[in-house]
Amino acid sequence: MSFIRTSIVNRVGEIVLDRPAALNALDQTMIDDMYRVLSDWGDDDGVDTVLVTSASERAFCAGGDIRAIRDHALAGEADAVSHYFASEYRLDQLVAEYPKPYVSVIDGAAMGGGLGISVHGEVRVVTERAVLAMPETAIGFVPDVGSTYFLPRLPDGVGMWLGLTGSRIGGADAVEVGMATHFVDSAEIDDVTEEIRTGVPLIDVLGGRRHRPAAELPLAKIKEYFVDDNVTGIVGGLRGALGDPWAERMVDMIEQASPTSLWVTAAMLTAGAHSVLDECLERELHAAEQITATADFAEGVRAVLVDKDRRPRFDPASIDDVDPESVARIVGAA
Ligand code: QUE
Repeated sequence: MSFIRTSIVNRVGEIVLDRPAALNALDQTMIDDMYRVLSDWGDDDGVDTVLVTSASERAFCAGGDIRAIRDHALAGEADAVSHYFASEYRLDQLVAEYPKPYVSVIDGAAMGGGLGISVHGEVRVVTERAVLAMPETAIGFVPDVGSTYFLPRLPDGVGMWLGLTGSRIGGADAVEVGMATHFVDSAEIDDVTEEIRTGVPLIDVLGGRRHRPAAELPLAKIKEYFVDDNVTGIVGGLRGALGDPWAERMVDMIEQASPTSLWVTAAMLTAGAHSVLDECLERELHAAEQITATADFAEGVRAVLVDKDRRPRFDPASIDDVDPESVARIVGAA
């Protein structure tokens, strides 16, 4: 039983993510299988282009195998946790450095680890059904998979906004901020994918596609409130915007998150702005190892993914009570 399917047809290597019951969440076998096939195809003269698609109607990839990681962490199996993240981030780096065009087709949810295997690639095609997010602060984790490299490079405040609040953005907005490269209406996505699959040059399939729905992101508000490297300052600004329903919604989202995760996220994105991808991934690995051993991670995953009551009891419960030393320990030498 394998959760990815692979083929080479017309010099196009295709990886189909095929674990629909878990919205294609990446387990250890999927990461290992993807790494192996991508390494092989990188050196294979019979492969010109790599195409990554999904067998799920709803998702490109919902993230990592967070439930399994929680189980390992609770069982004290730190080595399994480290191995999982190290292999996932090595896969993300391979995608970033891939020697051939690497095309992801995102026609559904792409969150967390799903962005790690797409955003670092050269071509990211989205539809109006795409939903992109880095929702980790809600589960007591932090944005990873190289997002501490790409989030700080998005337009003013957008990366901090996405990372802290876990806000979801659609396909047109993803192209607007640069997380995606091409928009295709979902009614046409099967035809477009099939053209790529049959070896039509990417420039001919995608080059003329300049039209997309208008972006909806409140970029001015994001810039106003999220251009800051400090959680207290950001939340203080949002709370001061009395009567602004958007600011109130953002405070509500931030209040659902682990306060420690929020602080670590802000520190990691600030550090990532001045780091190369390698350094970001190394910092993320350290942070992932540290934070998955905390009670907040077990509790956040419990509340959101295991019991699904969405009522996590994080400790500390307020951003004002987060100990800067515990943040520094998780972030490591930034
Ligand atoms: C934060 C996350 C994840 C998440 C929700 C968050 C994540 C992840 C999943 C997920 C969703 C559906 C599934 C599944 C996993 O949800 O990483 O197996 O069926 O994988 O708020 O980081």
